[in-house]
Amino acid sequence: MPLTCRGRVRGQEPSRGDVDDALGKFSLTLIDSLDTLVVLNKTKEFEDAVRKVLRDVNLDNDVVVSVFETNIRVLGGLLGGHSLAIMLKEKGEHMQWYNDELLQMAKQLGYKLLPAFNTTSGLPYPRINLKFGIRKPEARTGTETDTCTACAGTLILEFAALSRFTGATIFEEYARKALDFLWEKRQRSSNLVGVTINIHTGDWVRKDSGVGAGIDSYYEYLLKAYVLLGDDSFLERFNTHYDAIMRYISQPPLLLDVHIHKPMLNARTWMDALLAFFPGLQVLKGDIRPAIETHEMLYQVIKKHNFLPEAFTTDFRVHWAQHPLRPEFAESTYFLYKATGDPYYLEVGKTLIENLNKYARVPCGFAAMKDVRTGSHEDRMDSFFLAEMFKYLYLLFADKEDIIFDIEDYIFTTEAHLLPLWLSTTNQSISKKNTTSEYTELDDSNFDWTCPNTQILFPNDPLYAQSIREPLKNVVDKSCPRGIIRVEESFRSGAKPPLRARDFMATNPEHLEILKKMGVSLIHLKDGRVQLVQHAIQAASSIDAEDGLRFMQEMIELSSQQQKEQQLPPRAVQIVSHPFFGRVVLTAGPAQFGLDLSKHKETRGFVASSKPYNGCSELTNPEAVMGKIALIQRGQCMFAEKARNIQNAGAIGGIVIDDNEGSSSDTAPLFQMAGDGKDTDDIKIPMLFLFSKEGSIILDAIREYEEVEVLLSDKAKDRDPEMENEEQPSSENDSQNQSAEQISSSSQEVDLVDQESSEENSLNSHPESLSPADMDNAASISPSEQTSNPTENHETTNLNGECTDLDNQLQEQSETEEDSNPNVSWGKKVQPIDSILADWNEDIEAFEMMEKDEL
Ligand code: DMJ
Repeated sequence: MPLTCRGRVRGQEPSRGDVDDALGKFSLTLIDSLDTLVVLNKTKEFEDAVRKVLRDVNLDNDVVVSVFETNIRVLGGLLGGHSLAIMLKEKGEHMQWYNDELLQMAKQLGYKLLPAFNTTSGLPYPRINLKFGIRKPEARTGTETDTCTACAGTLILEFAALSRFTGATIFEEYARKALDFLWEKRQRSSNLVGVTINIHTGDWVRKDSGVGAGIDSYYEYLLKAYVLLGDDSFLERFNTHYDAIMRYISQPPLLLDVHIHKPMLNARTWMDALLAFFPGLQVLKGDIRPAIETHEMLYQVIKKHNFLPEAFTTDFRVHWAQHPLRPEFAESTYFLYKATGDPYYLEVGKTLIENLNKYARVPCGFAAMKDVRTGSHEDRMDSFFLAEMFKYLYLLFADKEDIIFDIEDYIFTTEAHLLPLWLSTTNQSISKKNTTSEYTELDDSNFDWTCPNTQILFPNDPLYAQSIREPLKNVVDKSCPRGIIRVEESFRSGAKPPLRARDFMATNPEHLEILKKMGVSLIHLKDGRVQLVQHAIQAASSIDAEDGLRFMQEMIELSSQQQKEQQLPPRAVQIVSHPFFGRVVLTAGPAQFGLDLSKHKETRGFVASSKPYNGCSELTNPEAVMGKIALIQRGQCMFAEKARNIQNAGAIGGIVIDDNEGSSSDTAPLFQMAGDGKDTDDIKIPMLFLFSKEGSIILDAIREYEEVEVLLSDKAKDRDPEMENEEQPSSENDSQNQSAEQISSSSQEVDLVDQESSEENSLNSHPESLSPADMDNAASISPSEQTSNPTENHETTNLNGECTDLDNQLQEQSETEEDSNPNVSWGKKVQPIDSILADWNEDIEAFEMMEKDEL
């Protein structure tokens, strides 16, 4: 937990749901990063870490964990550690005391996972209790019926390595059996697999198919199992699936999910971040061209948002805004550099590292992005960050002599753990299933570009990779060629679409025909709602495409009007004083009154607690809050009343901190502070809300550093690394002067947006002073509770229009604005507000989709 600087212990923090299934009180990060230490030539630290694991780690905890995560992170981590421990021991300098202890631990863990395979199909249960196994009452697991394909199909490398290292064949046998079953169950005409499968019947539960979440590493393990175990049947299966993927899912540069039974039908209009591993796998297969194309497309998305959002639409807009520092793109960058030797990929790696240092680095590590658009952080640094991201980025830049062993002698597991290739010839007693009879010979196209190497493929054309990338350079910008200006112009000209949004009915076949002509497609969501997406390119003519755009614009406006109250996007509180220097960014709820931070410059000032702390009466310490940002506790009176009291005392802004102890934006939905039902125009200062956990980060900082300065804004501002180097807290005098300046600068209007467009947002609103129980009710107005009549369908409307001409103009305009702060050269990049609002509109959809828990 890099913001609060402590480890995340299962049960001691509010549950995050399935994400926590990776945590088994077994020192996950320590184990997952063992072999990274050796790659980074930290042999002394590796030796210490191994001793700590052997001394402290207990695998016998009464915790229900994910079989998949425990396998790839913990079993893989122990085996990777063992592989490099014996390598070091053999070299004769380090680890001389080592006597296969990590391997013994791995074996113990392997036996703990085996009860999960006690199904007739041989597919493992998704979860197991480390102490009690499965199905016993005390195990609290074993009633599940479904698992994901990747969960059941990503075991063979670790299990086979365990068998071959120890001679206990049972592990490899179980993993092979699960893979055999999945292969049997592939959809026979498309040769694709679905996302989830019933572990008892083998029926596909989710019949959509892609290369990202839920399936990804199943394909990876088929190819790598062939590499590690030398078993042709794995290659044959991989090639059969690969042929299907390239036939149906690959639409270069995109990779789009389809239905296994109707593979010509797209299952969704967005892609998830996990598929970023696929170009790396294509390199391993030797299919370089599509790998370069998809990688370049992903890079364009990253350049737009600094990180790859968890999901993004086919027109490259944010679909799910989080980014938990996933390593897949770095992994593919490494493999593409290995294959092409093109220095372009070093530049890509440099950008990744710069962005990590600039936006994710916090005092105790690297914090995940809660939202790539605001730059706000989450108190989370998953173990794969050290296991994979560090390793791949280091390896990308490392020369052969920087690594103390030959990395080519190892294969990377999906968690980037290293397993030695010599295992292929060790303890091969497992009977191999002969699948050749089931294998349909593929035509030669499947083997185009197979086994690439820079000597054979690129000797005469060093610009080969560049020539493939070039047409994709502007793919993200080009995807939205029509600007809002054009739409507005056409509205002004009075042109109307042939079908008015208010008349549209999803059940009317004539309407559907008109939509199709306009390039608008209709996606039926499982919960009964429909989603509209326009691709101008699919329209019958350019005039139809324009009509389609007008129709979509009408839909969005209609949807906005239907929102009963104005909805605002989240805001950011950024701690800018020593030693944070802008590195900690907290997600904050907005207020429906006071200064609107999306229309005005950010407000910056030192914080001071108000007295009384609840801010419900005239402040008794006006001198302390004068010119500062007042901290007030939630509760006992209306938010607006608190705002008036601190404003009267001279505060330049206010942060309301939740009184509900332990609450956090990690686990509770953010809301906006509503007014008091009266006119709130008299409130001029900005007000933001922090849950208790985020608020306590500021309160702790005050306790430690006394002077704490924050920035209230709609999006975190770039920090200036030079200021950090000075390592000096801003002087109090500076802050006082500054505060006075801020009062005037904070009200300076940038005026980037009109009133109407600011309504296209999400979030629920809270009145104030609800009891925790009331609060829960108010916060649980989830999108799923909205009825799905044709008009409400509009809320899921997508519109191509994020990167518009207008946006560009606004961007230029805002870039000429002078930064008002004399001390810090905060980034002058101001994201056009229309684009932010369009993003938030996407967030509504994302939120709705998240209920399906698809990642
Ligand atoms: C890693 O734990 C593994 O790579 C897994 O296969 C899927 N992705 C996560 C990190 O994003």
